[in-house]
Amino acid sequence: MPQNEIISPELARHLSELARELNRQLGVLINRKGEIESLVVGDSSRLMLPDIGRARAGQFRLRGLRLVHTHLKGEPLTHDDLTDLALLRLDLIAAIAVRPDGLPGAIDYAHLLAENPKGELWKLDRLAHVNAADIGLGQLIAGLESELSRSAKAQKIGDRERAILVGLSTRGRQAAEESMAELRELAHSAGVEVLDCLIQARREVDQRYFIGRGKLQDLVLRSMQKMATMIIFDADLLPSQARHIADETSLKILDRTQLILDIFAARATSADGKLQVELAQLKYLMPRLVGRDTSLSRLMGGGVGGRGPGETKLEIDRRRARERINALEKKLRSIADSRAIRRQKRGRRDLPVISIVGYTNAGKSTLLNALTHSDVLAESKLFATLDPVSRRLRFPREREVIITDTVGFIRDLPADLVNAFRATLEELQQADLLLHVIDASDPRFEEQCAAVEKILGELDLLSTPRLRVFNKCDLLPKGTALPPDGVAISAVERSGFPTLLERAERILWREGHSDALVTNASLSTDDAPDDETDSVPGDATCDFDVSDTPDDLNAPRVPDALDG
Ligand SMILES: Nc1nc2c(ncn2[C@@H]2O[C@H](COP(=O)(O)OP(=O)(O)OP(=O)(O)O)[C@@H](O)[C@H]2O)c(=O)[nH]1
Ligand SMILES: [Mg+2]
Repeated sequence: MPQNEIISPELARHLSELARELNRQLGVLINRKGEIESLVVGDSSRLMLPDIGRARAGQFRLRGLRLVHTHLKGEPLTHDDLTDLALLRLDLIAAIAVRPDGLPGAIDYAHLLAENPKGELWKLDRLAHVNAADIGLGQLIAGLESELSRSAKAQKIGDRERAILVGLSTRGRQAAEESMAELRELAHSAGVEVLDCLIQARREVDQRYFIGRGKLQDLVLRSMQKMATMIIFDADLLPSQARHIADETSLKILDRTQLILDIFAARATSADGKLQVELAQLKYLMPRLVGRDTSLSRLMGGGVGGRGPGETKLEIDRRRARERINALEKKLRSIADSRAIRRQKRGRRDLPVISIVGYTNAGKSTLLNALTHSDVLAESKLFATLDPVSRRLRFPREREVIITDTVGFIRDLPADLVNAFRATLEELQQADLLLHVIDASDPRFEEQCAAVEKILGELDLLSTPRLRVFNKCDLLPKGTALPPDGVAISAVERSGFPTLLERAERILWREGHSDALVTNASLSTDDAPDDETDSVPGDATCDFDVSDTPDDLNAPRVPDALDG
């Protein structure tokens, strides 16, 4: 017989009388056949439900159980009640008001809702009396489940991760929004579908749950309704926060560093690159593998070599991780050594080296391609390039240089990642000139410049001559003012190149490079890169000369801070 009542009048009366007598809340978990699966005894104001397991992420079915319990003071459903409804994906939750005489009064009940325009999570209702508890329950639940599954299908739940992004506005709203915009790009680059971005106003970070427990619960409820599979935090969570949050939710939790590491992991193609990313990932993961159980296992696992009987899976994973870290570090050290030897063997190079550095997505690869007619992957994703690429670049008068493209930088680049990529980045020490490519069309470019310089400082590269290259000027309105210490170009339109090359040449051959040929800089533009640009109309988009007529080389230039 289909279950149409929330609870039978007899059972409601028994529960109610008993609850009044004991002065405790009582609850029953009832399955769809109307059988009681558990009886729960609480104190006067709340119940502690048995562990029936949390709902799985992205799941649309309901639990097949409803919770009917007593409220001694006739209070309506509480926030905790509703949280249980959602997190446990109960069919329904109901509270029977127990009257002073022990008889059951009104019943408040709620059930979940499928995603709706108003974003409501549940529907609350009330029955005046237990004798009227026939609400067509069976049909209601069947209808709800089919609605939930329809909405899941409409959302084309596929293999892609679906995330809600969460940030805090501790450093002000605007900073939070800008940071969130970047996190969204990172998520996009990682192939994650972004369902929603939430910025929570909060003055301080919650030590345990980052956004606070109540907010976290709300967030979990919202993510269940939107069928999210993960939450990405716009911050680096402390290992303890990551653990507390994971305990509280059944969703995947990622922070900004992990997201960046994920992108690197997916992008790494060379053997070195893969090793470096794996090392960085393991190092970041290690402190997060310390589960609660491990302290116990450390106490119990005192056998020889630590292989005690109490060793938990976590402990084993940690040990494996540590072994792997050691092995990786050893391998990477030997790679670094052999690179150093190779460098030494090469000794004094014949050719000067120009290295392109800059924030991710600034257009470094596009510039290398345009200058050298090659086709290094360039795309509108963050960290498109991971492995360094070198090409020869011919300057006029048979001068040649090596030009290299490197991995992009980002604000707060994870320290483990910088360290892991140290071997790659050490190649930058070889550079005679760093071309710092800047996406001048990005409103955040000043901040990005500062982030790049910070990392260059950490890599001890601030003494290497550096030229700032303001790229993507084609996207700027004509006459936009840019800081007066660089060259304005458009790598896509190949404009501004003669000025760029001339400035680079002046730095390389006039600043006492070992093979310097200090000559009059009467440049010709007869070489390959410039041939291309000659056909580009000299359409200055900035205050700088981005036009490409050879005459412009003699035009007054913006003072070069690096020349002095
Ligand atoms: N409008 C415009 N777009 C550009 C210019 N230069 C590069 N882009 C675009 O910017 C995006 C990123 O270019 P990439 O060359 O991949 O940038 P990158 O600095 O190598 O990026 P990572 O390797 O990810 O660090 C691509 O979509 C390019 O087409 C430019 O001068 N103007
Ligand atoms: Mg690139």
